[in-house]
Amino acid sequence: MKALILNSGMGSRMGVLTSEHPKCMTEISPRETILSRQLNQLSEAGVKQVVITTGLFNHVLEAYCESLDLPLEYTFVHNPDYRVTNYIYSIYLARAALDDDILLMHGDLVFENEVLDRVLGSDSSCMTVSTTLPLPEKDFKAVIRGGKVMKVGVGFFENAAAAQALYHLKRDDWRRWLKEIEAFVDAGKVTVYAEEALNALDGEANIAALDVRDLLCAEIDDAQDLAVVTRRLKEVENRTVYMCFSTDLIHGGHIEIIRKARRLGKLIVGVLSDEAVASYKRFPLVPCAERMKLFENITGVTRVVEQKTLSYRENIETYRPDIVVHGDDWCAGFQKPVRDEVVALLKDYGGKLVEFPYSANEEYQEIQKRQRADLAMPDLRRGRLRRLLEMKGLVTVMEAHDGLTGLIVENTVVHENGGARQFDAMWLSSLCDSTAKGKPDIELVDMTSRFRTIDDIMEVTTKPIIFDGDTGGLTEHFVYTVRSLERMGVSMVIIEDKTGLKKNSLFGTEVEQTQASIEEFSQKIRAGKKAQRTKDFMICARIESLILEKGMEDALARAKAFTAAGADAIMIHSRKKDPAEICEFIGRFRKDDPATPIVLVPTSFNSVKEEEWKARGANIIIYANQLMRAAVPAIRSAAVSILENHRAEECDATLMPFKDIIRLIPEK
Ligand code: SPV
Ligand code: MG
Repeated sequence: MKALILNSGMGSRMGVLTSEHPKCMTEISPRETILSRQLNQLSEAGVKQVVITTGLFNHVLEAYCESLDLPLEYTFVHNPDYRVTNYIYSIYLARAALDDDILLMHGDLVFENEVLDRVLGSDSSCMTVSTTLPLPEKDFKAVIRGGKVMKVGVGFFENAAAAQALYHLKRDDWRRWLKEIEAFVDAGKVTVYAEEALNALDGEANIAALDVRDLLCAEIDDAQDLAVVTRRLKEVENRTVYMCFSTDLIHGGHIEIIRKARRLGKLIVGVLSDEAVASYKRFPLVPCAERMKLFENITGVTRVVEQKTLSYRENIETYRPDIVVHGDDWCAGFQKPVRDEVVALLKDYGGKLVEFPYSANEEYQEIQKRQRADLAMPDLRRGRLRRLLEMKGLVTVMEAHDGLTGLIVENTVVHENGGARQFDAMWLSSLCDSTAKGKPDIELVDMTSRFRTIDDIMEVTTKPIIFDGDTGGLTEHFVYTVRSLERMGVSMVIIEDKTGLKKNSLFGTEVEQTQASIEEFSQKIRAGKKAQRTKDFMICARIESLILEKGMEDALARAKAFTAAGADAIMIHSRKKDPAEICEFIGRFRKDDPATPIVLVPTSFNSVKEEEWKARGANIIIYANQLMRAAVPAIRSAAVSILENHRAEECDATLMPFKDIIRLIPEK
């Protein structure tokens, strides 16, 4: 692609403005001339070769182009007969340099970037027209038939639209026109517009009419035009463009979309808050404040602001951008409601949505995959629970007891109102880990085996893990467990204040269970905290007083003592359906201690929604056994059906299709 800029005209209607230099060097803002603007635009759009025809002041023009120091390769073609010929003759003189796709423009044309992007992006040859502007009396009009430009000239008023001499000409179409130009010149027709030669082709040059409507694309013929264009240019340059990013790694694809967006106006970048990113894709590796700094340092970004939610409402209402830019991938799928809201908000004040085609670049996807793999590394995984607590206030945790359930907790997402919900972390339940191995929940499955389960889950997931440490065993053993868990990248261990043979809490007082003394258990917490090596790891003290019917006062006294011993969180358990005693505990504990996280396992008291727990002051909600309890009846009924029917056909409808199960686990 070569650009051809026609600058051999005299510009005599500009008066004194063109007494010392050609018209294209007329200033249109304190920083630019018509020509410098065009050349900058071409360079930014990736055009490298520019052919410029010159006339009067040709040396001034050549020196000026070089002084702009742009990465452009110029070919200057001087038309010595500029006083007595029209640009048809200049093109003729330049013809040897024009063997390519051509971007043809008059040297007095000022257009906004979007116009150039659309012209360059056109798949076929095209010419800019405007169907919204009134037909100009003395300037070019194009006769359009079936979207095609048939004739261009000043005298056409039927089926015509205002037209500007800005063309993208594919090589073959250009050749046809150029051949006709040669014929005209050879016949001595050198004072007519080059478009006369085009008109002789009667549509054979295949030039589509590209309707730029109200976008700025105007020529400057006289001082009045100059005033109008200068004012419009100011408006264009003061336009604000808004774009939101959730990424924590900036790659070439982002830079490219930023480059395109800033060509539309002053670019405000919204950076999605950590909480919003975590809810919709994954935990951000780089916190919001840092991500904002990254964007602040990208050329062309005027301002960086936080976008707190997936919804653009707050920022659109605050900044009222003229344009919002997004990839067109949100036109369908879960982001569609967000898009719909943006469209409605923009419509309110006449803002515009610009959507660039989304291309899933494999290289960038690979980077993202690698980044995701980083999240699984022990050091990065371990600290994330604390950060999630700080960020969200309430963290939801789902039980996983093997690689497959780990994957389900990792990947299950529900979309609602343009937002997304997923579990924040995983619970390695002693009950489910034991049950999966066909063993009772009595600390019979040894630590080696339980670590093996952690390893299986960790291998295929990235979310933080809370480990059910039962009683923690002997203090002398617990300190080793803490170190091992920490090293593996587990975020928290929960130990319960029981001693002797532990049974599952949900048996309550139906079975013999002994609570450890406050002192004995506090000592275990202290030893565990002393053993840990990182600041991230958390030890949570689980209080069994309500389960063992020792009363609320005992539970509260223990909570206070265990926190004083160094527990990073308190879990209060109950096996009652009614959440009243849990609510009372939270209310009373929070009076003295607003900060220590409270953990709940609402298996029995399951009627309260997460939002209410959060409002009451709870911080971690563990769904301790639901995945396993969902699986057992399903597997058993398949076994029963096969036994009853002496074949598998009847149960097949209740099963996952075979083709799905073999693809359930993607290959790395
Ligand atoms: C577990 O899931 O193993 C627990 C929670 O410890 S509960 O079963 O409610 O005791
Ligand atoms: Mg347990």
